[in-house]
Amino acid sequence: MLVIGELINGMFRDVAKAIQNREVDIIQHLAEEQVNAGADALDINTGPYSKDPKADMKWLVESIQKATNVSLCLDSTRADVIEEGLKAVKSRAIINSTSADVEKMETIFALVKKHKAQVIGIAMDKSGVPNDKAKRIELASRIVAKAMDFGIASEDLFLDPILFPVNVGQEQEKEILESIREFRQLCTPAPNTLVGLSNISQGTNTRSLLNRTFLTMAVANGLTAAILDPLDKELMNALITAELILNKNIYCDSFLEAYRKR
Ligand code: THG
Repeated sequence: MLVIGELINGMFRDVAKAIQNREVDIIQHLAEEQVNAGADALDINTGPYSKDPKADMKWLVESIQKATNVSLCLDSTRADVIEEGLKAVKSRAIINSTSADVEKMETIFALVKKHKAQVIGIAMDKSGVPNDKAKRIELASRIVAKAMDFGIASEDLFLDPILFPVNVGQEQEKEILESIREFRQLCTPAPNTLVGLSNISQGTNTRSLLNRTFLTMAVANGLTAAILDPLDKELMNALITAELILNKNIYCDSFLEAYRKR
C-alpha cells in the first residue's frame, strides 16, 4: 500500500499561512513528520487561498526536497501549476490528477510522458461526480483507454472512484468499495487504485474511526494507495493489521513494530 501524506495542503489554515509567509521550517517539519510516521509520498496542494499557486507550488517542492527525498504527489486542478511542480521535482512525481474529460486527459497525459511521471485519474467528468458504480466504471474505463493510447504503463496509473463524505452520500460507500474491486480488473497488469481517505469523514465527529474502518474495507477490496493522515497512529496500525490479515506481511508477536516502516 502506497501511503501518501495529506498534511501539506493549503486547505489547512496554518499551512496556508506558512505558504503565504514562506515559513520553510513549518513545511519541512510537516514533511519529515509524515515520512517518519510511514508516508511513502507527500501530497502537495497550494490550497484555495493561494494568490500565486505556480510560485507557491515551486516553493513548496523546493522546500520539501531539502528535507526529504520521498516522491511528491502534485495536487492541483490547474495543469500549469502541476507543470511548475514537475519542473522542480528531482524524483519521480505523481500527478494529481486528470478527470475523464478528453481535453484534460490529453493535457495531463502529455505531461506524464514528458516528465516520466505517474498519474491519478479521477472517475468524474464535466457532467459531474458519478453516483453509481456503473458510471464510475465507465469513466475509469475511458481513462484507462486514453492512458493506453499514450503508452502509459497501467502500474503508473492510479484510479480514484472519488470518495464521498458519509454524511453526504452514505449510499455511495458500498458502490465505491465495489468500484475499487472492479477497477483492478480493467486492464493487465492491474492499475493502482487510490482514495483521498479523509473525504469520508468530513463534517463528522468520528473522523478517525470512519477513516480507519473504511481503509481496512478498501484494502480488502484491492485499494493500493491512499492520501491520508499518517500521523493518525490508530489508522496506520489498522492498515498494517489489514495487510497482515491479507497475508501481505508475515505474522510475529511484534508485527506492529516490525511493519511500522520507520
Ligand atoms: N482524491 C484525490 N486527491 C485529493 C482528494 C481525493 N486531494 C485532496 C483530498 N481529496 C485529500 N486530502 C485531504 C486533506 C484534508 C482533508 C481531507 C482530504 C480534511 N481537511 C479538513 C476538513 O475538511 O475538515 C480541514 C480542516 C482545516 O481546515 O483545518 O479533512 O479524494 N486524487
